[in-house]
Amino acid sequence: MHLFEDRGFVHPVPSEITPAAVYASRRRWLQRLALGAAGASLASWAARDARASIAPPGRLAPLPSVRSTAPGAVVVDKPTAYADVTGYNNFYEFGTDKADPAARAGSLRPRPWTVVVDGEVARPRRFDLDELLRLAPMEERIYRLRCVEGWSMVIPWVGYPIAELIRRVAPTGNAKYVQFETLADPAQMPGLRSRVLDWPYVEALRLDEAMHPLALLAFGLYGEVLPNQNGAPVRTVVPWKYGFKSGKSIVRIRFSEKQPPTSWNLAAPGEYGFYSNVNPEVDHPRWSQATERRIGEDGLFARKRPTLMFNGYAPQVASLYAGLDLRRFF
Ligand SMILES: Nc1nc2c(c(=O)[nH]1)N[C@H]1C(S)=C(S)[C@@H](COP(=O)(O)O)O[C@H]1N2
Ligand SMILES: [Mo]
Repeated sequence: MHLFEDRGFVHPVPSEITPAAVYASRRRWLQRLALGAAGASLASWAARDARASIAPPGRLAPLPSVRSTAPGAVVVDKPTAYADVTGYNNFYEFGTDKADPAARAGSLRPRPWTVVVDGEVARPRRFDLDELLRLAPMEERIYRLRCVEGWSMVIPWVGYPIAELIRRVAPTGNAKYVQFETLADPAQMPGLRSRVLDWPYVEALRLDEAMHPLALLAFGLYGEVLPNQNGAPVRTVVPWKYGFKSGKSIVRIRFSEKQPPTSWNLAAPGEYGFYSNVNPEVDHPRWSQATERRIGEDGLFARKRPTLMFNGYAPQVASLYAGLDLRRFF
């Protein structure tokens, strides 16, 4: 037992998993594996990808997509059960308990929805949700999500690279950063009454990070539109960073020359840096980041998994940080 591993960190108790949901998800996964193996030699890329896509659970509107072929876009890990992906969430606008978002996000109205894009861009504009949905082809991407708290999931997202949107608004030569501002409407979000964070929740990336092909603008998961608790109707997913860098329910995207403020960094600058790249060698001041618990695998005998550098996406993203001191710029 390494004292170092667990100093003071009490990991959250995962929500209950229904045996039926676990069974259904396991069956879907086995079917996918079988189809993938058989299809590899038989069908074209497109046909194989379409057939291997994750079956929708039938709870929300379907959001059709094609399996992404971008390097790193589909991890081999088994996806986390739908019940956990949608039942164990951080979305403080609906409360700080992991079960709060699923229980309380029914008050969020994801339509009509607009996203304002402004700041250092040649073509600032306001996008209606339907315009965003049509902007680029929807892809299915199966990413690891590593929360800074020490747990992780594997989630089949539906969306397209943020770069698709960025190209269309033409950032000026001054644009060095992109800030994502999320909804803060007390009428829809009971958690705003609490002062845990300064609302609205804001996050930001360097422009080159946001342009990386793995940085996703997500509209769905498990083949359907996003459940409210996962950030409907549109959120970012930046898989090599801790989960909090991916803002949910985005209403504004602002380009700037100076590094913009970000919510968790404002709340606790010594604990949450601007970069927040997943890094097993840089501990949180109050706990180790060397290992993680995969949600759904935390039975009595399940062991913690080692956390991977850049959450396993080092081959794709390490070059973004060449020459950067990752301890100083944590
Ligand atoms: N607006 C907003 N976005 C947010 C959060 C939040 O509290 N508010 N929590 C973040 C954190 S800490 C994590 S781990 C992920 C969780 O995403 P998921 O619930 O879809 O898995 O959302 C991130 N985005
Ligand atoms: Mo998180």
